[in-house]
Amino acid sequence: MARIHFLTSNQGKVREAALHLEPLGHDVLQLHVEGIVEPQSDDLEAVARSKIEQAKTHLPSKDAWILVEDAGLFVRSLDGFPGVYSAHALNTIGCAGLLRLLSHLQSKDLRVEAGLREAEFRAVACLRTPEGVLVGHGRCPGRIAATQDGEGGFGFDPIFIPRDLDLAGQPVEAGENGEISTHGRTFAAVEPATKDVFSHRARALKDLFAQVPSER
Ligand code: ITT
Repeated sequence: MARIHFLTSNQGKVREAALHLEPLGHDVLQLHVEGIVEPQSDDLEAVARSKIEQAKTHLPSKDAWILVEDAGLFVRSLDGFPGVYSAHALNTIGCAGLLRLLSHLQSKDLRVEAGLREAEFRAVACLRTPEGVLVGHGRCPGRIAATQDGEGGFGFDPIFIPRDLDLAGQPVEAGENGEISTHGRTFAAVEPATKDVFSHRARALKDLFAQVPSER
């Protein structure tokens, strides 16, 4: 259907977008542009919209489709930190540092502990076509693992366990069991196709591409 130029420095994001969009008939190519400035904002959508505006002077062709996607990990007991500062937090304290920040949150009751470690990934995907800009949102509630687990994925994947889903694909309440589950494994410990079933990125892309007129 369309060739999509994904403006990102993160190859993990490109792999996941391709896994999600190629079965829908789209080609996904990574687009590198030097000098894109990420504005200081506590709003993921504002960041994504700013990046897509900056990209418009670097289009590979005048009718190119450009995708930008901004994500963050929001930890409830840290009042949403690292949130929009996730890239900086990953590059500084990393997964180990985030686990240390939560190390005092312990309970013998697994359900209580799951609640104390609640977190969610959020993503905003923005697509610029010659007709205008479309925006999609996705979230993935879950919890921060007690220890790092798995070698796959990227970023905070080794410490994030998504909440189970019901048969309709909706997240169940924290601590509840659903029909679809990673069985307590993190995103880094499951196959990419399994992450796609749960992930904020897949959900933002689904929301976004549902708005693309089907004749395109
Ligand atoms: P671009 O802005 O160039 O696209 P980035 O890696 O900075 O790449 P984000 O700003 O969207 O991407 O992500 C903020 C941080 O959150 C970054 O450190 C990512 O590694 C991490 N992150 C985003 N999505 C993630 C995911 O699905 N799993 C694990 N970590 C993720």
